[in-house]
Amino acid sequence: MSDDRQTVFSGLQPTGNIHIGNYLGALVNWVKLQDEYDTIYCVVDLHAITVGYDPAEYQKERLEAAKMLMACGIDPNRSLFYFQSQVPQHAELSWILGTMTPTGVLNRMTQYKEKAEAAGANLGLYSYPVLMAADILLYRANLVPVGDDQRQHLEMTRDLAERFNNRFGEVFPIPDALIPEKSARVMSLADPTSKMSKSHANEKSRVLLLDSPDVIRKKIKSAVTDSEPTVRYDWNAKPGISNLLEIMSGCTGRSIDDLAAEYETAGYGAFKEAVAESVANKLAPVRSAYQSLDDAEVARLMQKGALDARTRAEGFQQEIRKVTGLSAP
Ligand code: ATP
Ligand code: LTN
Repeated sequence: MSDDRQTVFSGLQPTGNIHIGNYLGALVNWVKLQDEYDTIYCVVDLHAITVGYDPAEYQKERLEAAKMLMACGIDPNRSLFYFQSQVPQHAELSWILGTMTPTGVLNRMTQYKEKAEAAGANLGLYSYPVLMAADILLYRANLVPVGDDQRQHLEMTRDLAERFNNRFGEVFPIPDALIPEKSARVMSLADPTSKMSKSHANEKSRVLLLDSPDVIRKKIKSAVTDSEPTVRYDWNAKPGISNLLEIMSGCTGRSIDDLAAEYETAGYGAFKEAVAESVANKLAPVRSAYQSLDDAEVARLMQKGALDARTRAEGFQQEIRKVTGLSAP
């Protein structure tokens, strides 16, 4: 499947609750890029076990995540799409890259610091960004569509690629992050100063891709805002309203200035109604696509994806083993 197009790689953790932040920050781009690039998308199930989980539940959640991504428009006929754990080359490259990663760099990773505080530290959580670098570099990816929160991990990936190339020769292209101009960091509806997150306990803090229009309306209506009733884009003074403007802009394609001008004096109630409607409209096709997908077919497609990905990864693995002195004797 390798050809002269540039390669795109990205991953999503199968931790349930895929939300409008994941969608606008990353998945919309994943889908678009399929038209022009050699696209590889991965449900990163090894990454997600760095926090506690139940194996039987997890088996279901992984399939659910794959199904949601297909409903969003990831097309296994156009993208290589599979579960990370089914392609062991990710883990081997992660080990090799780990030997070149200064612990000082890992100590500075903000996601690690946050998650270690919340879930307890472990070695997997600590080396999480090294496995992410391996995911990307394994396929010589050029472009990585992600939300703003992954900026630091991408910088580390670029540094590791350079470090590897300096030591072993020009093996890896230096990958670029593709971060959308707007909605790259959708904030929590319950606390607009922190990122909308899958794992937050408050379910009202996020809109899920399968939420009904009614649930969407309720969640947006209860979104935390402020007491000055003007709709204006100002992250310092009005983070809640600015977040809703970003979400609406992401869902409608209209500019934030345009929306702020239209709703400036409409009142928060009417503005929130309009935001909710734009979100419900944007997600309607995802909901209906999801309903028409069959679990057994999704599982079959993921098996096939893993086979194809393994074939491709094996070729790259041989090259990496060769330059690092690890080929078969
Ligand atoms: P958690 O929310 O529990 O921290 P996560 O959603 O960040 O997990 P992933 O599911 O792997 O973890 O993220 C998938 C993609 O969604 C990534 O590219 C990430 O940058 C993006 N993303 C996650 N949260 C947001 C957000 N609030 N706004 C924009 N993009 C986001
Ligand atoms: N760390 C990412 C998920 C992820 C990823 C990747 C993204 C794992 N491997 C490779 C892009 C490329 C996250 O937490 N959102």
